[in-house]
Amino acid sequence: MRIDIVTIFPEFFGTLDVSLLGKARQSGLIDTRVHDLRDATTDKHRTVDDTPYGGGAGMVMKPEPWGDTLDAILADPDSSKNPILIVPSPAGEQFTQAVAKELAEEEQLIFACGRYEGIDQRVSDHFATRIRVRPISLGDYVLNGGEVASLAMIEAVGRLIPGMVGNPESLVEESHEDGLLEYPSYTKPAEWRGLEVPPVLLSGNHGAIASWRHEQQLERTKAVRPDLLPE
Ligand code: 6GU
Repeated sequence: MRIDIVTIFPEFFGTLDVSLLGKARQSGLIDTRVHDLRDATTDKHRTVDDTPYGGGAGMVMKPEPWGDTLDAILADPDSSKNPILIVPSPAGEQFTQAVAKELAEEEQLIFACGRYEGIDQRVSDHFATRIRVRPISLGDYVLNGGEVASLAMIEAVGRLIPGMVGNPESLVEESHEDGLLEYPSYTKPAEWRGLEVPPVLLSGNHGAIASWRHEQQLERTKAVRPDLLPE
């Protein structure tokens, strides 16, 4: 999968070299390219923002550097025929495991990391006439920009790409894969600071263990995320 990231803070993406994603990049499974939006500016101050038409607080990102940077990415002969432009924004659709799975099927993702009060709307409107554009939000809170949100999405998507995770079973038995929260996990020692591992897990009875784990999932979900439970 090819991943392009457009940002005024390329340093945020140094962490892509670390951990599982870093390995995926080294092995060629993921090809990430970070583009500094300011490289497409022409003035001395490398200006990327301006005051909003209609007034109001904050600054809006100017369309021209976005247009030129995204044009160049689309014109790159190594780009795919059918990339998708992801615009991280608190005004987007909610990012979920289901969205992550959809994106893991894509050949190329382009992340447009806005700062300030967002990017001039015409950037999305223009590129929507050429490629798929998808504004996506991590959740109902506000970040200063799309960089951290993009990193979260790249990690969630990256680990779903075939060949990424050592043990594919660990992908199925985790929170949200079956619509429930994950069951609690334990390892050795069997007793620690007076706390014992639930005896069923030491019983060797796989049926009993599976039912206990499912019960735990239901209990946890009911306590913490009742919105996830069906009626
Ligand atoms: Cl994707 N972007 C920003 N700036 N804030 C957010 C978000 C995204 N998701 C939740 N808050």
